This record gives sequence, C-alpha cells and structure tokens, in this order.
Amino acid sequence: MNTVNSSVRDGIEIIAISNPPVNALSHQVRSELVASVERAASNPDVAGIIILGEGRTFPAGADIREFGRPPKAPWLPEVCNRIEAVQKPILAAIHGTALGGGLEIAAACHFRIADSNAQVGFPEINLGLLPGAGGTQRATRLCGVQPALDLMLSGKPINSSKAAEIGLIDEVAWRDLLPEAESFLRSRVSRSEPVRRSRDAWKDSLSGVEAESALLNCRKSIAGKPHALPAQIRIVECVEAATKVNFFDGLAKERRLFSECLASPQSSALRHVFFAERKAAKFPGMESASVRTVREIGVIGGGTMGSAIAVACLQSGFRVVLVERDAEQLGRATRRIDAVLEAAVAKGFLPERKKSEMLASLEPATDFRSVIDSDIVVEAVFEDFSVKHRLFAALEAVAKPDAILASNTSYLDINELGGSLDHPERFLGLHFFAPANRMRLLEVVVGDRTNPDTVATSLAFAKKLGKIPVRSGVCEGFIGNRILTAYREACDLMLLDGATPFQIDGAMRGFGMKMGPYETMDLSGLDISWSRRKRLKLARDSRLRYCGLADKLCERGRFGRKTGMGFYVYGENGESRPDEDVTSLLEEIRVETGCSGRSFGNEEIRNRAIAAKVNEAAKIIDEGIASRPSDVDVVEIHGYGFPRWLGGPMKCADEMGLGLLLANIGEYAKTDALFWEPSTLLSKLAIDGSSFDDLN
Ligand code: 3H9
Repeated sequence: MNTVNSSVRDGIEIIAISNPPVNALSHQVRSELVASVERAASNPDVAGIIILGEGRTFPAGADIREFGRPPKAPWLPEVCNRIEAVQKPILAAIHGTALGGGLEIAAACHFRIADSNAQVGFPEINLGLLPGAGGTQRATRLCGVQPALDLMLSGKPINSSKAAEIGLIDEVAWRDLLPEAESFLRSRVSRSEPVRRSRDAWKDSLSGVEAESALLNCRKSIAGKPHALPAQIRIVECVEAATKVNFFDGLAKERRLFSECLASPQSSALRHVFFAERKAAKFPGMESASVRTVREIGVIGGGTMGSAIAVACLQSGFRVVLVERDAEQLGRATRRIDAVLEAAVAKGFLPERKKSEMLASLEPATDFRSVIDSDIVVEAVFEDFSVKHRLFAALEAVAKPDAILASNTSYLDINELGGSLDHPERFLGLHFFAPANRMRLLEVVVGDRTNPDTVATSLAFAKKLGKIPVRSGVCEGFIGNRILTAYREACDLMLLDGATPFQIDGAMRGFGMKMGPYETMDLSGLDISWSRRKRLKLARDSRLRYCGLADKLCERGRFGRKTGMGFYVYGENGESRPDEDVTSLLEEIRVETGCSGRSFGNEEIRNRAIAAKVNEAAKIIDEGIASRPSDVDVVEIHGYGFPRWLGGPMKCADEMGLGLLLANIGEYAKTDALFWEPSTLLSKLAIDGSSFDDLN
C-alpha cells in the first residue's frame, strides 16, 4: 500500500502522507515522498505543490522504531534537502502535530501554513536527540537563536499563533486549512514569486550580542545541571553553528552530532521509555472485553489522597460525589479541593470559569449512599484492612449493580479485600500516587476474580484521566511498593554494615534518583509505614537481619519533616541537615546486632540498591504480577523518581549485563543469603545470555 498519495487540482499538486496513526516518516514514506515531489517538480502541468498529512496529523516525526537499525536511504536530511532544492513553490499545510522530522520537512518547504489548532515543535530532546534533518539550521535561520533554543531544549510544542509570531510559519489558517493553503499558494504562483528557501533566510539578530548571550546563558545553565543530556549541549553547538558557518557546514555538523546522540546510552534509554509507556497501557486479555460508560465517580474519603483523586476526576470532566464521615471532615476536604484548583487558577493553568464548572460537578456528601448513581466508586480511606473490608460490604449494598468498586490501597491484598463481596468480579485496586492530580502513574491491580470488563472500563477511565496505567497482579505492595520494600531493605542492610542514611541518600541522588530513600521516608512520614512494619515484623523470617533505625526514630516521636526531625533535622525553612544523634543511634544498633561497620563507596551503594530492585522485580515478573519488564521501568520512573534517562532499573540491568548482576548478587549473598536469593528468572536469563528486553 502506498503511504503517499498525489492528486493535481488546477495546476497545484497535493501530496498527502498517509502512514497512520501519526504519519511517522518511515523509509517507505521518505522514498515515496521525495519521488512524488520530484515527479511533480518535473511535471509541466504543475505550478506549485502542497504537502500535507492525511488523517489526524502532519508527520509527527521520524519513525522512532527505525533508530538503532541500519539506516536506509533516502535519509530524512537528504529528503529535506531535495524538497528544498525544487524550483517550484512548495507549501507545507500543517494540521495536528508537526513534530521533529515532520517540522523539519515543513521547514524545508518554501512556505508554511498551519491550522489554528495545530501544534509544532522539536521533541527530539525527550528522546536524547537533536533535530537531525536540518532542523537546527533551518529553524534558527527562520526564527532566531533564542526561540530556536527554547523549542529544541524544552521539547515542548507551541501553537500555530506562536509559531507565526516567531517566524516559524508564514500564516495561520483560521477557517479551513486546505482551501486557505491553496489560495496562499495560488497567489504566490500567479505573482511568479520566486521560491524562498529557509537555508537562505537570515536575521541580523543571528550575529548580534543577543544571540551570543543567549548561547552563553544556555551553556551556563546546562553546565549547572548534574545530569544534563549530551544532546542538550549538542543542540547549543548546532544552533551556534547556524549563526557562524555556512548552511551546508552547519548541516554536516548537525549530522555528526545527531549520530553521536543517537548512539548515546541516554537516547537508547529514553527511546525505550517512549515505547514502554505506550506498551504499558496494552493489557493482555482485553480483546473481547467491553468498556462501560463512565460519567460519575464516587470517592470515599476526602483526605489528602481522596481529595487529589477527586481533583483528577473533575479535571477530566467527570462528575464527582465525595463522601466524608461528617460535616467537619467534608468541609476540610472541599477546602482542600478548592485550594488545589485555586492554585491552578493563580498559576494561569486553569481559567476561573473552568474552576467554577468543576466545582459545580462536585457533590460533597456525608452519607455514602450518595454514590448510588456512581459508575466507579474509589475508596481512599485509612489504610486498615478491617475498615476497608467493612466499607466495601456496605458499598456493595448501595452501589448500582454494574458499578465498579475500587480500592486505592497501597499494599493490602485485593483478593482478600474483595473476597467476601457478592460480586468480586467488579472489584479491583486502583492505586493512585501522591499527589494523585499530578502523578501520571496508576497501578491497576487485577484480582483473581476481577472480570475483563471491569479491567477494560478502569483502563479507559485511567486514560481519560491522562494517567499511564500499568497492570499489576496481587501481592503485598503490588509492583512499585514491593520493589520499594526490597530497595529499602537493601539500604538498611548497608546501614547495619557501616553506611549512613546521609551517605546512601547522597549516593542515590548522585546516581540520578530524585531523592534518596531516607529523605523520601522523612517526606512521607515515618509513622505511615510504622504500623505496616509492625504488622510484617511478626511474620518476618528470624534469619533475616533487621535494622530497625526507622522504628527507633518513631519511638522518639521523630516522624520526619512533619515533626521537624526524622533521619534528618529540619530548619524553619525546611532545609535539612544530617543529625549526629541518628549516627549514634545507628552505632548502638550495630553493637546490639553484632554488626561491625565498614566503609562503603558510592558505587557499591548504587550497585546494591539497584540490584535489590532488579532482583525483586524479576521475581514479580516471574510470578506474573507484572506483565513485562518494561512495565516495571514505567512504574519506577513515574512513581519512584527513577531517572528517565537511565530507562528504569530493568533497562539498567540489561545495560550492565545480567551475568555481572547475578555475580554481584552472589557476592552480596555471602553475608545475607536469604535476602539476596537470586530470582529464578534472572538466573535463567543470565545463563541463557538473554536480556529483560527479550521479554518485553
Ligand atoms: C525525529 O523526528 C528525528 C529527526 O529530527 C531526525 C531524523 C534523522 N515513530 O503517543 P500515541 C506511535 S525523532 C514511530 O499513543 P497520541 C506510538 O508508539 C521523532 N511511532 O498517540 C503509538 O503506537 P502504538 C520526533 C510513533 O495521540 C502510536 O503511534 N517526534 C511515533 O497520544 C500512537 O502514539 C516525536 O518524538 C514516531 N515518531 O500522541 C513525537 N510517534 O499504538 C513522538 C508515535 O503501537 N510522538 N508513534 O502504541 C508523540 O509525541 C505522540 O505520539 C503524538 C500523538 C503527540 C504525536
């Protein structure tokens, strides 16, 4: 099937790219596009050419799936050069999202017009890349140094009005793109206007002091970032080249630096995450499931989590019934919701009118029978099994028969929680992450008896909320918190053996984690996990070494930031400092447990911490709790601050080599054999010479 279709109307050839879903510029598209353009150029009956995208968008970029495979000519830079070289006027008519290589095709055309709803941008940086088909050279010449740097370094698209304002496009089509595009081109053709090439565009500002200082400021800001991507500084170099060397030398530089970025581990990791995020939303076994209509959400519990869930639902256009146990608690919950929405208004993210509409869709209630018409009821009450268990029994009696009942529990057993319901097939876990109105991760916890329609409807609900849903089976802590437990335990073992919380936090931040494990615990509150630790301690294997520093801090009322003291001590402005009392307490624990301290280097700390995550994750995959290794990466990146540019722990493990990882675990097991028991799956993959990616 062709991916490019041409038709001629009164001397104008319309070349339409048709490669659903996003018209990515695959090898076939590139070949057919350049052939069509050159055929039209040599056709005496054609006076001008329009290039557009069929379906939902102008091309959204190069075909990312082709990166990493041997490149096939014609390459995109060549396609762009050949389009630009044509002697007849070519107009790009843009709708949807002209991104990356798509925008580079447009920049190579002689004119550009965009639908008023269109978005254009260079998102390559999100993949650890730079625009590599002339974009750095043409866009800088069209719109100047600062706007070009902003577009390429932020990776954020801009709307067509803004694009016209900075000179990236010529006109906005306010009514109907194609007729307006035709009339734009015909007027140029009728005036025999010469073609106008972006490569010849030149703004005086390109060689001015402003350009120099924009480049210098960018360099400084990138140098100040601990984990800047190589592509960031390479973009600055390319933009600078556009101001200093001729177009073709600039293109050659861009090509060289693009290839360098493409080969970087950061780009490989970021491309892995791009596809992992999309794959995560594809749950197995959903083929014949039907999705029910969801209009109203019942939220039980208006604490921090419940209120944020309500906000997320309101923002996505759902009606929300929010239930609290009394008027006082309800007042607190609605004030919390109002404050979140007001903050969004103040920051300009939300128009006042929209806020009023959202509040009008909120029904606060103190009687849980108010959820009688809700299509999904999400429970977000105190993390206590018996409280939740009783609540669901009561909810089942009032909710409509096809309503989905969901628990937002972070750890509890979904099978047990829904086990005594008359209809456990409509029950599942929807584990939101705090703050639920901002965090994109949603673990969809599927119980043994949850039916596919319940899962499919919840999945559609998650997508409507703009979340990245990841399927999880049932176990203590599901995917994310179970890995978190193993990670913290590995860190605690290092505390027993001589490391300090401050050293471990520093090492993990240096690795790229947003926060270290102990500062994270201080932030969420040590008391939150205390009751869980007490519950689990009873069932704990006595052969496992236990650190207990967090328990001792809790006994002293040090619950973290909220009490001004936890692992750290906090000043009035929230600044933290390590505390010698904690180091002494740790020393006492080492004496009590007969552990002798030794010194740890940052590399050993990171290796052990990541090995613990990967080993536990491999067990989770082997048990069928996670559907694939890339789902674990998505959970870690979106829920636990794992650096995106490292691709997640499973990607890291593949990069390290599973053989080496397994050997390290064998070494660690010499002191803690039970904790460091290697996963069967990890051992098998390592012995077979396979990788986690083979299972994705
Ligand atoms: C580039 O252009 C480099 C050049 O400068 C130089 C080259 C030499 N390729 O996101 P969705 C798939 S780098 C291949 O769910 P949405 C995606 O995997 C590129 N596939 O839809 C998914 O597949 P599936 C610069 C792609 O409506 C399906 O399309 N461009 C590509 O939520 C639907 O995607 C970018 O980085 C692609 N380029 O969002 C833009 N794009 O159904 C990347 C998408 O099998 N794309 N797919 O899971 C996006 O940002 C979003 O997809 C977009 C639509 C906003 C366009």
